[in-house]
Amino acid sequence: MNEPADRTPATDTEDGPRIKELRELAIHIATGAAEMAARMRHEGVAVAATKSSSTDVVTEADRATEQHIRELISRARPDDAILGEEGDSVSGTTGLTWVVDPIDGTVNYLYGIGSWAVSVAVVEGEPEPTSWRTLAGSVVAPRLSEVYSAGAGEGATLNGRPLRLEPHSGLSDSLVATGFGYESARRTAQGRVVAQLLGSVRDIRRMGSAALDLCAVAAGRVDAYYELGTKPWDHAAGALVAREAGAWVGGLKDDERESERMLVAANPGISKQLRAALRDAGA
Ligand code: LIP
Repeated sequence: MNEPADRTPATDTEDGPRIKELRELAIHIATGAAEMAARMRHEGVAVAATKSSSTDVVTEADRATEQHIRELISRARPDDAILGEEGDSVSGTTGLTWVVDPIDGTVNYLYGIGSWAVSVAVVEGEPEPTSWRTLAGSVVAPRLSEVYSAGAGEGATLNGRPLRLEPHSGLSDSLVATGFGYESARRTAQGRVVAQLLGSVRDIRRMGSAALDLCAVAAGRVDAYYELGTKPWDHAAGALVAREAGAWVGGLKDDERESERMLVAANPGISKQLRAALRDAGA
């Protein structure tokens, strides 16, 4: 099974403590931010603006929660860089970048659907998914009472319980999650791909948050997830959780890293079959 390059070898002695510390900080920050976003949802949700299309909304809570996350990061690690969905990038001097999505699944948040999460990851190198090394990450879904986390070479957990994928090999009995973009032309194209794929899998799930879809792969709740058009902050933490649970994570080709072009996370037993089916479907 050939993995794209990010699958870091087991942590060597001096990397381990650093990764553990960063993982604990990611969990702490994501948990605090999730409580804040849940409280704000309870008090009522307000759309602040729209972004790439009229359906791509940002709420007051997205902005306030990201501001809170940035303050926590700057206090704990003032020299690190920050890449967040809702604010300007902050440069740093340590070579580490925190990649932040304050509310992944904003439309679910808006509609009062519980599948939304705060996603916080820290990466090393260029803050670009096709070249960065993800060191640690956490995805916290307060309405689901779920705290996912992972450290490079340290494994993945859900509420402290280790996650490890069971073997699975048949695409035809695989449950596959996917997502659709905010632009109608893109959704139409994604609709054609999923229509063709449907006959080759058990069923499709559209849960509305890339971060939680990736964690669902890690937890074995779906056998795979794929999506075209996800942003770095949508998948930074969830991809590490899936990878550390034993999933294959990357693009459509064997040696391709996950990117906006395509993100695939799958049980290793079906990753080749799924990517071939996606290519046949014109993905
Ligand atoms: C969402 C992603 C989801 C995708 C949505 C949206 P957001 O991110 O998590 O996978 O299908 O279109 O991009 O906008 O809620 O942070």
